[in-house]
Amino acid sequence: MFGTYEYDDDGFRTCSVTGLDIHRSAEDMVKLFGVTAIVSLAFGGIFAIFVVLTRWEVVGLLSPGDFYTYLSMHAWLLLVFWMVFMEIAVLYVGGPFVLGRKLPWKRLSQAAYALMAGGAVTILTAIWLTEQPNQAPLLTSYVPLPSSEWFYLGAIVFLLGALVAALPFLATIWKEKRQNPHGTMPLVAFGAFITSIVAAEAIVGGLVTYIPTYLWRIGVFPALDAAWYRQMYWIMGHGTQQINLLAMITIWYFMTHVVGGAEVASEKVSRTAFVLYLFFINMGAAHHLMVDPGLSPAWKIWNTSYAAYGAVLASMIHAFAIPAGLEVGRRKRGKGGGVFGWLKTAPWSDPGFSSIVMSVILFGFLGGITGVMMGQMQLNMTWHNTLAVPGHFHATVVLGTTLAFMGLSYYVLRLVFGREWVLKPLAVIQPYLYAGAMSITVLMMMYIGILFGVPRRHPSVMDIPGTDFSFAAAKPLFFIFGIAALVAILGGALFVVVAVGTLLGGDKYEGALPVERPTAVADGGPASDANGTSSDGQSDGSDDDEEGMAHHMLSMRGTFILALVFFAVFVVMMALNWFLLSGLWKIG
Ligand code: HEM
Ligand SMILES: [Cu+2]
Repeated sequence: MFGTYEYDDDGFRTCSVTGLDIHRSAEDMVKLFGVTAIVSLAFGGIFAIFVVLTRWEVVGLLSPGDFYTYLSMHAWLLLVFWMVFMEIAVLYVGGPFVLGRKLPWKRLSQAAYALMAGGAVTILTAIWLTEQPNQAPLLTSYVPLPSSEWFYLGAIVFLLGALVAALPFLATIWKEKRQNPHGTMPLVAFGAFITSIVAAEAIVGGLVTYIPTYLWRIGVFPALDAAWYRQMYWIMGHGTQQINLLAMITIWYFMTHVVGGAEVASEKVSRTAFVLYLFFINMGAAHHLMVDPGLSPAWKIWNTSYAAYGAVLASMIHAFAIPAGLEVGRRKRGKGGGVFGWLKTAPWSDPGFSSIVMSVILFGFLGGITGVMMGQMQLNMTWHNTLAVPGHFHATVVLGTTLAFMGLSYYVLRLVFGREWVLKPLAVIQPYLYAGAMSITVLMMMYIGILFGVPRRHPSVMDIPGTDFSFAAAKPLFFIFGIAALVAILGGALFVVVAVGTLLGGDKYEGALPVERPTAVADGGPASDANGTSSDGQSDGSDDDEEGMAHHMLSMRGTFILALVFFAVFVVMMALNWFLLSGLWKIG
């Protein structure tokens, strides 16, 4: 499908850029899942236009009835189909590609794809045709709100499909381990493996939620406990966000290495961080139940303000390890120069690189910090159910995951489909346009939510019907929000245009190295990179182990400064939010 590469008799080929041995079976499925993901992104983006133009009161596009239908389509197309189809592709890259193996059970993988696609179409059709007494499900389909029975059925089929799609990946890991019991798995494969475990947990949670809900909807069960539903639902609802997070981080490691020349600063530390996720991340799900009456404050605070920090720690370790790996790797190649030379000389005009770096930074500053804050029970009271909540999660799933997936996709187009990007100048600016406009959008959503208390999921934007409440004071911010959001959608559309254009009309990719590697110095690498700023003098290419700890630390000094900036912002944001909370009620 759309590919330009040829395979040897065993179905393998060697990638000229990454050096990976790639088998056709895995490559075919990566293409299929990847293209489906991009189609979902395109449609989800179209629905974003309607959602934005309704929330922007100047336009007020949709009626309340339609708003929820469009918002549900937006949510399922993007947060579920764009993400999950891409994640299966990421598993097949992280497993068979990285380990140089065939994809076992290709037929099963195809069947899984059919289940997922069938489930997706069923879900979208059910949402689109929603009629009273059914309601558009939004992302959460909380009972006792009834949605079409086809919606729940579609969700079950989709989840089953995703579970089955992970099996060939797990079989790859199993075979690798059988053949190579004492070898260590490459970090990217290890990350993909942890991702798959978290995914399996989330999917099983989803089935435990949706099967009884379906039975309730068709009348087998007279009622479902709403509190039970919420707790069960969020095993999947939160769990899938952890899949997004883990897949994103795995891509960070993969792409900074392939495009930026990064190395893993410490394998042990990075692996430990992945394992921390495995133990602690699911407890974070409790942050969705922060105002639920049936649960004790002790339970909520234990889960969200203690246990969840085990996972926050893991994220911070990765957020340090990625730039550190980039810094160490680039300095070794003579791309250092002062404190930030390794950043200045980085390939910023390569959309595969720029989207990944912005994903790291924006996920951390905008998504991560706000997530920790709103996950605290006290601060949650100022965020809960306001527009600030979608502000936060667009910072994670859009600025973080979506940008990372876009970055990976640019290289899937080159290295898997074998095609050079069309409209290159547009491809170069696309990540900046998308990330820049989306950053403004999420900041506006957060301000509007926290400072004015404007609710989320509400088509009537300036008031709360039935009360005297007016949100008119938020109008100027809504104006900035509306413009920025439309520009962001344009940025997303550019990505789709470049991707589809490349698939249909891109030239054969000739495989120039995006960054010169020690093993590949002989054949030159791109000339523009080779005479960047001067070396900082520590880069003789020798092994770090002999150079001692102090040297190693020195080679990460730029990252260390960046980390200090991050912590400073963290502290200021925390203090600010507590200050705002203290202003809510005047005591005494
Ligand atoms: C330029 C891109 C995008 C813009 C401008 C945008 C804008 C919005 C807006 C304004 C809302 C409505 C908030 C409300 O009324 O409560 C929303 C909801 C949502 N968006 Fe996006 N969005 C974009 C991309 C994405 C992406 C890429 C994802 C997922 C990866 C996503 C996932 C969601 C979800 C899950 C909801 C909430 C649905 C619910 O409340 O059940 N969005 N978006
Ligand atoms: Cu969550």
